[in-house]
Amino acid sequence: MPKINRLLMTGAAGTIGQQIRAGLTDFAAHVRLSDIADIGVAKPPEEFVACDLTDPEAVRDMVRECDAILHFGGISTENRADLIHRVNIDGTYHLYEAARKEGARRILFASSNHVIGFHHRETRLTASSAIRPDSNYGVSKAYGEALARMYWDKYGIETLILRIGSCFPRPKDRRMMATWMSAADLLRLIGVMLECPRLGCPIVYGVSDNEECWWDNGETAYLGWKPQDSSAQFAHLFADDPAPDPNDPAVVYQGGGFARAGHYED
Ligand code: NAI
Ligand code: 15L
Repeated sequence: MPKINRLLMTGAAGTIGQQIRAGLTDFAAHVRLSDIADIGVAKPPEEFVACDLTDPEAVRDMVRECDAILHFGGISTENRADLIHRVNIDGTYHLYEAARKEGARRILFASSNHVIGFHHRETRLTASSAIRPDSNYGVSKAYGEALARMYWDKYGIETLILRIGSCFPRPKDRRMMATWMSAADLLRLIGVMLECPRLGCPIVYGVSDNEECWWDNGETAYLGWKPQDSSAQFAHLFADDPAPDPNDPAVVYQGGGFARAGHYED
């Protein structure tokens, strides 16, 4: 695959960043890693730029000379609305503005299944399904999706909007048997996103080829991404769990515990 010159990944110290970091050097001559947290030693072709997403000037410096961006940085679970606003809403705005001003043309926006978390599990969703956020966090991701669409329509900046299910080394509970995405499938998708001649602004559900699945990526089949892993290899982890209560909102809704939780209190 032809390499791009400089690829930026925000959130490099996080769960996903740590899982995919080593694979990014296949895609770019220079890999710029960024976070507010420590990422360990960055060895060439890696370089590290510390950046708080809430600081617009620092974000612009971080984005300078980058051709493409993987935006994984931010608050990744439910939290206080004001914190979520500062980091996920304002921070994502700073990132898109920096991309516009500095000429970065292609972005992966790490959205989340919590944008559609209040859909019932027996509903099979597509990219065209209505958003039904299940949390302050899910609302912030819906904002990011809308922002990405506006930067595509108005400025031609392409974004792969990735509604990630559960990207961890292995599923942590029974629900994640349906929502799990392997790091290897994510890296394959990043390869597709960087390589395809015309990306546009598709919404893709970030999920492996699991036996139980609530999401249909048929509308973005033109991308040619086919997940190759499956959560089936982890079924034994939950074989002895008690049967789930079918009336538990965490079982009724796709967003699981996020949908069941009440208003976030400190
Ligand atoms: P994480 O919480 O492990 O990592 C997020 C990273 O963002 C952390 O290293 C943190 O230091 C950094 N960060 C937080 N506030 C920041 C700020 N103000 N400025 C700069 N960096 C800041 O999250 P994870 O699991 O790695 O997820 C990455 C992205 O993917 C997040 O945006 C999350 O919402 C999204 N996502 C993740 C899923 C998963 O299953 N891991 C599922 C759905 C979405
Ligand atoms: C997310 O959006 C979170 O970032 C991650 O920590 C998990 O909770 C995941 O969704 C999930 O729904 O399993």
